[in-house]
Order: sequence, then C-alpha cells, then structure tokens
Amino acid sequence: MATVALDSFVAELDRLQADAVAALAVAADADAVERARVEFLGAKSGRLKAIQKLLGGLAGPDKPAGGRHFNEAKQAVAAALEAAQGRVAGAAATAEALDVTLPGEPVRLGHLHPITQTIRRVQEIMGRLGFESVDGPEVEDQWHNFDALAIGAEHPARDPLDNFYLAVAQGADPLLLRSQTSTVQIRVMERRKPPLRIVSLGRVYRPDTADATHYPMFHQVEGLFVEPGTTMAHLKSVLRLFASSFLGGDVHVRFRPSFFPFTEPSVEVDMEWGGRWIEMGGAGMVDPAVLAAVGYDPDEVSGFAFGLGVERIAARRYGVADIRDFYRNDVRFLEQF
Ligand code: FA5
Repeated sequence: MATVALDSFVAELDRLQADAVAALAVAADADAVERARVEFLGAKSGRLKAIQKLLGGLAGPDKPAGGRHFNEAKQAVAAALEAAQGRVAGAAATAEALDVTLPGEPVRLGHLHPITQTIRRVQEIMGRLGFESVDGPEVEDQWHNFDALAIGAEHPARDPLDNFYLAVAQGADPLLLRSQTSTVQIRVMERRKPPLRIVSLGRVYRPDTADATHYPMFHQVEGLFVEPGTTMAHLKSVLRLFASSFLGGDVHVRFRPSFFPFTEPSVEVDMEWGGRWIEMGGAGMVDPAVLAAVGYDPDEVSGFAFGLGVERIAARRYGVADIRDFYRNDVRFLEQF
C-alpha cells in the first residue's frame, strides 16, 4: 500500500468534515439529509469509508494520531447528521400541524343536560300558553314553604325527617332547602296583583330514598293561574294541552281526587306510560285561605296551581326507565339526548 503522510491524511479528514457539516446544515428535508448521509457515512462507498482505507498507509508511529483524528471527524459528522435529522423531522411535524388543506376532524361538541333541555322546553310550551317564567330561592323560610301554603304547625310535611333544615343561629327562624316549588306561588302573589299566569322551574330537596322514580334532589315545574272566573276546567285544559305538546298528542292524562292543604279541590295528575299510570304531580284550585293570606280577595278572583316532577316527565318523554340515570353522569347515557 502507498504510504500516506499524516498531514495530508488529516487535511483530507478536515475537508470531509467541513463538507459534511455544510451539506447537512442546508439539507432542507429528510431526502436531502439521507443523501448527505450516504455520501459521507455510507458503509460501502461513503467518503469517510474511503479515508478509512488510507489509515493503513500511515507510518507506524503516525497511526495512533491518525486513528484519533479519524474518530473525531466521524463523531463530528455523526452529530451533524443527528442534528439535521431532528431538524427536518420537527419541520415536517410543524408543516403537518399547519397544513390548512388537510380535511377537518370531527370535534365532539357538548350539549345541554336532558333535564336542562326539558326545563327549557317546558318554559317554551308554557310561554306559548301565556305563562311567564319566574324564579324563586332554593333556601326558604317556614312562611313560604309551609305557613302561607296552609301547612299547619303540626303538619307532618314539616317533619325534620322529611326536610333538609339548615343550621341557623339559636333563636333565628328556621331555614330549609325548599321541598316544593309552591313557595314561588306565594312569593309572586305577595308582590303582584292578579291576573297572574306564571310558571317556575327549579330544584327542590327531600330526604327521599333514591329509586326509579325518586331522587333526593329533583326539579318541579310549578304553574299558577289567577284571574276572575278561573275553574277546574281551565286547570284540566292547560295540563292536557301541556301534556300533549310536551309528550305527544296521544298521551292520556288522568286526574285523581287528592288532598293538598293549599288547594281545594285537589287532584293528583297521572299520565299513562306503557299501559301503566305514573304520578306526575299534584294540582288544584288555590284555596281561598291562601289567596286571602297574600291579600287577594277570594270573592273576586280564583286560581289554579299545579306542580309536576320534571325528572318524571323527562323520563316519560325520553323513555328513560330510571330517573337516577339522569344523575349518574355517564357520558354514554347523556350523549343520547
Ligand atoms: C307537591 O310537591 C305539591 N307542591 C304539588 C302541587 C302544586 C299541588 C300546586 C297542588 C298545587 P308532591 O309532593 O306530590 O306535590 O310532588 C309533586 C311531584 O313531584 C310528584 O308527583 C312527583 O312527580 C315529583 N316528586 C316528588 N318527590 C320526588 C322525588 N323524591 N324525586 C323525583 N320526583 C319527585
């Protein structure tokens, strides 16, 4: 083998290293980087391989220095290659992220909870019947939840076991989470004069054991209609109209005699579902004593009121067999609405 001078061997390596670093620095994409790799580091005919063959021509004492230079150049080219590969991969990913010509991907949109949808639908239907939507507080005093509704001091509906009373300072009036939306009837009548057509939807709380038709927190829709000459026929017509708008024209509504301290006469409102009757709410003519308690003249005006369970009418509308499903937060269930 021809002898090779160490100086020219090192100069050859320096040239290769400079060429490789320059070529890799300007390589614009993965193909260009690969071409540079083959040219400089290719295992068969790469330029580094060619220089490696010259190592054998160095004089014996020059061989260690030649080997060290060779390895340094090889490592420098390998590092430049790695940097170039990283650079073009990053650029490709960015280009991909910014490619506005790619087709869009579907985004899963959220939507309103079925109970919220039900509340809005009820408000819309009742609005078309002339009922204005109003709100009332969820924390109530005894007057609005019981007294003004003619629920006497000894009435079992006040039992602490049937209500969520709040801790209040000793001597202060007891407060509770309202157990019915009938509280809003009183709040509205205290403020306004007849004629009145209002509807109020909101949460109510009772320590009931949860089952397919009960939950400790649920919603009611309360309706109140007060004007001269109101009769039970108006009540029945409005509830039938509401039921057929909300549930479909073929729903059967049944009125069963019942008792509420604040309505006289009183009825339970049942709706037919799959061959069975389900209790949806209570209703009746506002008791004259209640009208008098808020300053109305019962000889001049009469009114009707009703309170329906929102979860139950929603279950009936959507064919849900168990109202607990509304509150399990299982997205597979909620997605269906
Ligand atoms: C009342 O709450 C009366 N305030 C209704 C009323 C209003 C009568 C105006 C007269 C005039 P009741 O306790 O029956 O009535 O409840 C009414 C409806 O709320 C029930 O028919 C049922 O649909 C629903 N409901 C009652 N308890 C629960 C519960 N734990 N979970 C889900 N829904 C319930």
